[in-house]
Amino acid sequence: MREAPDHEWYPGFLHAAETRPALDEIILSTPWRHDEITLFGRTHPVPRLTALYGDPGAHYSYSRLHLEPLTWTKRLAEWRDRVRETTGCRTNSVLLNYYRDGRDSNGWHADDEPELGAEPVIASLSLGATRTMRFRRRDDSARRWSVELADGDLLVMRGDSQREWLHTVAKSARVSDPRVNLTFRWIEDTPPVSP
Ligand SMILES: O=C(O)CCC(=O)C(=O)O
Ligand SMILES: [Mn+2]
Repeated sequence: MREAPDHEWYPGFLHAAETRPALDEIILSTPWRHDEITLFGRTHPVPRLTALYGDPGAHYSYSRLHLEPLTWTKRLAEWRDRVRETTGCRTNSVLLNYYRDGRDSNGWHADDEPELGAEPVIASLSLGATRTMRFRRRDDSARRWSVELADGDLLVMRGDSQREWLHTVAKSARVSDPRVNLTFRWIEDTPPVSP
């Protein structure tokens, strides 16, 4: 077994009969954000669309963006409860990432913002096109691990997975179909940051 970040893997957590109609509905009805981030003094559009849902108080900041949670939809609250029952994760928010096709991506990063706590538990549910999630150790980038995230799969990252590893979903010329990934998280109640 290759060395891997601390994780649990629930392939086919949701079945296609549920994910297919849900994917279309989520893509159409979500008020997607298309933010810009500034890295090394240059401003770029985030290479995907995002939305944050959660309990009031679950504010999330990353890459100097401050997101206020939208109110849980019926479907997202139901999936949150099923994720909680299956994995035991506590979750008060979900960040949606919409990859319109293989040109959209998510660069190398860790989910290690202070409001996620010392050892974040992140339950990542994928809908739509299969994409590869790659990990590399922070202390030795030659030590790598990857996982194919297909429609309905659930991956839970826990323990030192954010402290010791970085992860990415790279562009893929082979992918033309959309994908939505939902990362259920626990965000400590922090005061909102004024824009
Ligand atoms: O799209 C994915 O599978 C990963 C998303 C992710 O890493 C994030 O939202 O922090
Ligand atoms: Mn992440």
